Amino acid sequence: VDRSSLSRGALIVFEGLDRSGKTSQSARLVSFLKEKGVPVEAWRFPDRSTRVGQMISAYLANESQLDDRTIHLLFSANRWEKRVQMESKLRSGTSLVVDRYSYSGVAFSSAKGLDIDWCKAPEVGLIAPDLVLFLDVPPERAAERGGYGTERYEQLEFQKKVAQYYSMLRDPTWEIVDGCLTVEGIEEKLRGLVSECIDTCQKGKPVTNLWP
Ligand code: FDM
Repeated sequence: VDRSSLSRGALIVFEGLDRSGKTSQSARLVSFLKEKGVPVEAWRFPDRSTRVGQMISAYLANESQLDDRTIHLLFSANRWEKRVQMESKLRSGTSLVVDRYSYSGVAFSSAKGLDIDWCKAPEVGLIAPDLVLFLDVPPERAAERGGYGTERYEQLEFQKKVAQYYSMLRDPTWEIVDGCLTVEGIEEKLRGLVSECIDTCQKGKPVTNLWP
């Protein structure tokens, strides 16, 4: 019996607009799982620690200008440079909770006017998430929450467009969670969804690639 395929970790992705609560909910989820003894790591994209990530970070801070397609491909490259490590973590039984992934990549770039299929193409072959937790908050509500920062994209009109593209990307791996519930209410729902997903992966659900 090939034990390795029997106990793989789950790839769990958080998506949603800026200020939808992804970062705090993913942190709460990871500490909950760790307390339960589940092997898990918190990841995020963009991963600003790599050289590609530093180029992305400078772009987001408006410290550098890049052509729309160029920055799109850098975001994608930033996921590709982590793919091997991602797969080995999953296969060794570690679950990954990832703050943003390919859906952010496609939604944000298409919201600028790039063709959606063109945007999806470089993501083909990355690992498909087992579960996408979409924290659903209307753009107007998100904008009211403590205000946006000064990074590129943190503007209401742009976020409205991103929301439209996100809705075109929904697939059966997505769970839409009402991001306007209380922090504890959201947390409770997420815990249930995630426990079920981790179980299915442990039982040998195969690792697949984008797009499903
Ligand atoms: N973003 C994020 C993209 O435009 N493409 C991507 O592939 C990813 C992962 O970068 F505005 C955007 C979304 C957001 C910005 O994200 C930085 P964080 O979560 O605020 O670091």
